[in-house]
Amino acid sequence: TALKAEHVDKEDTQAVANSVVRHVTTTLARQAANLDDIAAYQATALSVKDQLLKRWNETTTYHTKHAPKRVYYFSIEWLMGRSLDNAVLNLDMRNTYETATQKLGFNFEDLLNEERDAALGNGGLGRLAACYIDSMATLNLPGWGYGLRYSYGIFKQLISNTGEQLEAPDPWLDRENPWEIARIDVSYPIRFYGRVESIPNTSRAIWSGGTECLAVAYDVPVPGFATKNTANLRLWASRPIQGFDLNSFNAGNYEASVQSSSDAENITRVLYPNDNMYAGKELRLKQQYLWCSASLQDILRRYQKLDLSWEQLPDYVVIQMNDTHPTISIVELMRILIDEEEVPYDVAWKITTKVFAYTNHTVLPEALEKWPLPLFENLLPRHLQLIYQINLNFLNDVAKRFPGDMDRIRRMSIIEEGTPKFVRMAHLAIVGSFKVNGVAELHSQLLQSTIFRDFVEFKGRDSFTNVTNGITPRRWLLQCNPRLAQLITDTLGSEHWLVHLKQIAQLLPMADNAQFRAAFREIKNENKTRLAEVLASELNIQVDIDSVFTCQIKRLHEYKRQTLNIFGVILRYLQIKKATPEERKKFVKHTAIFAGKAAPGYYIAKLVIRLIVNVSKIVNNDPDVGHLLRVVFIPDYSVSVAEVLVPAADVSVQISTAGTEASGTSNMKLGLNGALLLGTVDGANIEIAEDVGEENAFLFGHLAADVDAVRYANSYNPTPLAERSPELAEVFKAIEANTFGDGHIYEPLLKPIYDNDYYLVSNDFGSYLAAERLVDELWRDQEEWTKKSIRTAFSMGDFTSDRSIQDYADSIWSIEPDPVPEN
Ligand code: 26W
Repeated sequence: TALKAEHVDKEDTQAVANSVVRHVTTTLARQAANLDDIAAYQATALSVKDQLLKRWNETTTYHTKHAPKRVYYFSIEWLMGRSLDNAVLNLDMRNTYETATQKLGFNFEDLLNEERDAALGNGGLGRLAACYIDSMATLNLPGWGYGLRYSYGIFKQLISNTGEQLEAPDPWLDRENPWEIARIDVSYPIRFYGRVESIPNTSRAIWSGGTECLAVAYDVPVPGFATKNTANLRLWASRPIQGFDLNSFNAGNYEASVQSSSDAENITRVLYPNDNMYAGKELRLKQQYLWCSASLQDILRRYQKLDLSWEQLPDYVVIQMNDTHPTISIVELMRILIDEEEVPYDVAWKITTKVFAYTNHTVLPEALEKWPLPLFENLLPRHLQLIYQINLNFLNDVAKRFPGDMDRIRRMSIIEEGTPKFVRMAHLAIVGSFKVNGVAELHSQLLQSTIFRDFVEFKGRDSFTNVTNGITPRRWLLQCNPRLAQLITDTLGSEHWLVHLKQIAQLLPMADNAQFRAAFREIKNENKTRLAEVLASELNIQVDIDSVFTCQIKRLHEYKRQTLNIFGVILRYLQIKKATPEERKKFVKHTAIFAGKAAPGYYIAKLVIRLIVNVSKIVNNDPDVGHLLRVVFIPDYSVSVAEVLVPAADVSVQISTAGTEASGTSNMKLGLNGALLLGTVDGANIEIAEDVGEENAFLFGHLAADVDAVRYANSYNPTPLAERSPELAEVFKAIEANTFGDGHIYEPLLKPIYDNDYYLVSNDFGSYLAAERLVDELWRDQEEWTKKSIRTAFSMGDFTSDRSIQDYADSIWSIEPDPVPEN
């Protein structure tokens, strides 16, 4: 479809204003006069939803009739953020809505800010799913997302007076959610526990008893950009099955029956707040099974309307598993085919292994899911039987290929031996999938050479591939940085770059155009000013927009090394303190910005937050420092907070220990908005640096290939910290001397770095400081800085989620665009 700049029509504006007013008086039952911003937002959102539903219906009707092969993206997290601004932009109706709401006496920006984030995710994995469904819709690919409708999203992060993270619930549905449609008629029964009876002389079994609940569908329409196609995100909520099972009511069991109904509602009550840390909680496995079983029942019901044989299922259905969280769906499909549809075991397995593909997002051992076998067997007894059968056949095949290699069989087994035994979900995911992919080149290489090596040798290289992550340029440029988007559109003379991001490379020569540089810098400064105003009003911190804004915005984790960053800040502070007034004039002004949540049970990550906050209190109030240094920890990081930070950043801080960050995606968001990369040779940083040119980035630190040797030396042959890094030793001394409050508090954070430094903080500190010096040097030359910033932004064309999704469609899903015909 041709893109055209939105034409704001008087009649359209009136029609939109009328529809908003109609929702005020009817849906909301309020008076149009005397309306507050909340109600005005809700009415506006409902009016936009009407538009979305029209397109959603057209898409669904068309696809139902046309029956293309579809992709189903299974993700336990969907970090969608706000919808209103994104929806009106994608519908090409932003100006119309802005004008219409203005006519009704409202400021559109204020209405946008009334919306609560849909925060059904922790970090990278959940936001990736959100970017991917945006691209699936935009590319006209027939695809749906499936997930869970948690009553409580990721917790709200509060920071106490002592700098500690406190967690409060996020009751995001309290004000009603205008973006969803409850489909009370679309619901499926889900069983837990119970017993299994095998049917003699068949592979079949009857699973009965235990408890049952319902999964009820809630649909969230997701509009594509500049297309009618609208994808569907179907989220499941658990509900009790009531009124049918008279047995539970007839024995004076009233209280117990009500109790079990609240158990059912508990299943989808809350998102687990762990990121990259497996916890092994039964309720989490219940969530996974409810989601997977309901989604499969839904997909198969749709397929059965086509009246085809089960063997043809893989020609119509492909399921992409976002990490191992949905792996139980492999077994659930087997169970449904074998036990309910009476498909022979071998046929069922052939079908199943053509339907699933698996994306891995981490090599960290503590993040790999493995369920204690007794827990698993109790909750899903029939599934465990099927897993035993799958494993037996699989290990037989391995034994045939590698006769006598018992160690290999032990390593590859889906069941880990021990007391207790465990079910290894990644192994099951690989065995049940036709393709496995990592999320950046280095990560995919590491998967194949380390944790999945045996599987590459067994299944062959072709079963493994890479699809580098991407981000949607609609939300992460057009929406969050409208002035830069406008500059790009004006200079290119069209909006096509928004769906063909590669085209922004045509603007690379503008780096050498002084006038363009001035315009580009002016936009960055305006974005910095906007952030500075928020920091002043919300946190009472004054920042200097002429300082370099460094941004590290991501979950708190030892491997991400917010430590390196804050230790570097402390060293800078000590240097400023030591300097004479004359020397102080030579410092480059810095504003170090941090944001991110720590898992509630992750003690060390929380301690890092505490250190950052307490350093900020001392530094920001020290008259010796003046404007030279500010430290900011922004509480309650979210998608909508990111939309303010990303366009204002000068430096993108991406400093994970090499080999630990699978990809990273904030590196892409920040780069696309012109922040220079200060990063390790890790994840997608490598591909970004390659594309922007290493001369435009600041890379440092040990390489992935060397990390093991350094780790080994750190723990078996430790040298004193002062030898590994005299600067870091100085920083630790200052912390221990109570410079930032009681130094003892931080002992659990510092001690592991003294002792064995698993994440190489001390080993990389020196080269980190050297990279920072280069940052400072470049900052002194604003023209050169802006050149590199422009080159960075306009070299990011490959990191759009449109490219990622096209890669998936071509190399894994084998699906084609299927645009809804015009009228
Ligand atoms: C079972 C506990 C658990 C929960 C979440 C384990 C692992 C996860 C996620 C897979 C962690 C995650 O979000 N990983 C991130 O995925 C992003 C999208 O691919 C990558 O950009 C990040 O590098 C990776 O850390």
